[in-house]
Amino acid sequence: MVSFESLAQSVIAGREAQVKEQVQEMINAGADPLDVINQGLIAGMNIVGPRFKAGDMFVPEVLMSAKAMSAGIALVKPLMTDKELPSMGTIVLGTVKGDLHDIGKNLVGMLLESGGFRVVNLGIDIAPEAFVLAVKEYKADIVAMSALLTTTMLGMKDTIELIKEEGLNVKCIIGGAPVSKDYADKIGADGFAPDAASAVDLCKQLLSA
Ligand code: B1M
Repeated sequence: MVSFESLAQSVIAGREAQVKEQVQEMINAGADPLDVINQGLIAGMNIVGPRFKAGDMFVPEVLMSAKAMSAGIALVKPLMTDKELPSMGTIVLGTVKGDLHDIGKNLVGMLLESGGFRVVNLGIDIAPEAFVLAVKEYKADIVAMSALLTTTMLGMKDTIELIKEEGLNVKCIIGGAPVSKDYADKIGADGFAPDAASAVDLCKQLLSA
């Protein structure tokens, strides 16, 4: 059987077809689906995140790795019950109202998933009311908002205000090019992450606190 180390390397290299082949081979050989995920697929992405943060890998490469990992997970997921699927917590993710940028947000989503979180990606142009509905429906632990325009950043403040008004017990984090730690503090967010890998660290930190 192909080794977990070799599967992790295929994820790092973003070789989707090879990842699928290797995962299928492991399934056929009777490997535990959870080991395939944790020791192969996620182990690979755990190398990608820090490399990206350090500037040793770039956005297109990270996207290829994340896509390869997701293709592998899609093969093993049907073999597992919901209880077996690892989850560090549920995160509702979206780009705020009026904003159509989603490349960075999707990257954040992929790294969060590979970090073991269940991610509900609402998409773009998400109104505060839609975030609130999703928090209730999915019993989210964290709301993660992205904005790329100075004009739409205000949507983050509106969303946090509505969440507080509704009395929801959920952490709110923000990110995106025009957003800063100062802005996060100003609008009462629980955290700010400058990049996708930091968003994973931040979510882990918030949920372990
Ligand atoms: Co737009 N755009 N755009 N655009 N666009 C910017 C953002 C802009 C800086 C370009 C410029 O003028 N130099 C500018 C914003 C200026 C401002 O407000 N400060 C701008 C503008 C003005 C506009 C339009 C208004 C243009 C027009 O129509 N006149 C328009 C607005 C549409 C709208 O949203 N309503 C518009 C449209 C578009 C396209 C549709 C053409 C396209 C988006 C396609 C898509 O996303 N599917 C687009 C693009 C591609 C860009 C640039 C070129 C690239 C953005 C990107 O994807 N970067 C951008 C200029 C630039 O940044 N160089 C620009 C790569 C991505 C990986 O980085 O999204 O920053 P980023 O994500 C990072 C971090 O920010 C962080 O993690 C990621 C990396 O690890 N991060 C988070 C992001 N979200 C996070 C959430 C977190 C944590 C971290 O926690 C929740």
